[in-house]
Amino acid sequence: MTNDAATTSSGAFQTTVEQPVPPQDLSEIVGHRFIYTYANGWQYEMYVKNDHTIDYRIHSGMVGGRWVKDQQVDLVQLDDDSFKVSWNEPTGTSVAVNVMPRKRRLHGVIFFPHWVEEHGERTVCFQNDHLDTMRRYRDQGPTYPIYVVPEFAKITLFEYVGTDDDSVISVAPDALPADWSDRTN
Ligand code: FER
Repeated sequence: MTNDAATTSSGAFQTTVEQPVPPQDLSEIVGHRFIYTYANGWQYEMYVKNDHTIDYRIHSGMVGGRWVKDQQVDLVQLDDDSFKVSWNEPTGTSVAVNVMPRKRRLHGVIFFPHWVEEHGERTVCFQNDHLDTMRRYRDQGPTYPIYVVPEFAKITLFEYVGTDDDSVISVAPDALPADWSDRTN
């Protein structure tokens, strides 16, 4: 049997200099909502609205209460059951999240500018209503030293809710019933 140039004899994708990009099937993450709790106790909810957009809510932690719609992201598949979502916020915060849905495992690295570490409360809002203010704070700084938060998380809920649905994340975290984010599957 002959092998396609991009596959090994077992059929797996072969990484080469000419073709370092593995096959991209985003169907196991796009259109899904997931709730996860980091090892430091911070609880987040992400909705992958489409292949370049997320909505999210922060249920608890340093900036609990913050929520955001239509954040533009880079989304890629790294491997079977392995995705990476990365982006930069209007606040200057950068985030890279690896998601393994079937394993219910996630790893996030958050890179907070120094002003957010000092004044996280300034970012606790529905960010879409305050985009210019967030960019002003970002540009005012101080940016450095960056506060890097690398943490694993357990995905406690993972469900398909469909793409481009603005009703999935449409109210503040504190407007939900107290036990809302406790639902597991
Ligand atoms: C996440 C970690 C951090 C996440 C969002 C952030 C939606 C955003 C942080 C911030 O801007 O304060 O897993 O998922």
